[in-house]
Amino acid sequence: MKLFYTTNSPYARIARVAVIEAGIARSVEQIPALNRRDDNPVLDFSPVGRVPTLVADGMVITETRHVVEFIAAVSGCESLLGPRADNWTAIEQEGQILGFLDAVAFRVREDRRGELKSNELIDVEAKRCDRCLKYLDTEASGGKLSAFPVFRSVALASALDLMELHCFSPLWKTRFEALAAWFSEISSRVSMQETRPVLGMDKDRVINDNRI
Ligand SMILES: N[C@@H](CCC(=O)N[C@@H](CS)C(=O)NCC(=O)O)C(=O)O
Repeated sequence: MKLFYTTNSPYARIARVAVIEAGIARSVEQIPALNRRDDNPVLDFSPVGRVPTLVADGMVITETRHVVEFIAAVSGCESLLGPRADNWTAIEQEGQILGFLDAVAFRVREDRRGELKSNELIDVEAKRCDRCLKYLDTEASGGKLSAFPVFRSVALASALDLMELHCFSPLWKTRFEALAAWFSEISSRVSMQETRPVLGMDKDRVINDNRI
């Protein structure tokens, strides 16, 4: 299996964590993508050209949720998946978490546009993030955030880590203590440590700016 990723993509990170947690790291070749470039190796397999992209058994699986479903199926690690089709409470929470993840990712990309960036759009995403953090803190206080490494908990941890890396909400840990406590426990897992986003030079000596 080949898994295309970029070091700082929170979506690809979910797939990379799933590979580690499912115990199949040795059967998956992880290949750095060159996002948004004409020589991106992902384009040899998928016209969409995004990460994560998993190539396996003659198939090209895209969209993070599907990639994790495939990893769960081949590894037999069904616990990665989280909600079943009829668990609407969990599905409801997963939707909110993925919306939060999209907001953080959008803000990183908009910030990167330098002078072209729209402060109005940044403000929209900052407010969206803040509302989501409040909701997620309430979920954490009620013990409703799922244990790791269920898909939606990995997605949430990846979003929070990227938000931290970019200092989007410097005081969030003091404002949202229950969520911060949940995140702190999860952050110590090996799968999270090994897939941390970085600015500068990453462990594969690939230069990173804040691209995702
Ligand atoms: N909905 C997709 C989002 C994936 C995504 O946005 N990936 C970004 C990196 S964070 C990407 O590869 N962007 C490159 C591009 O848009 O060309 C998923 O869940 O997999």
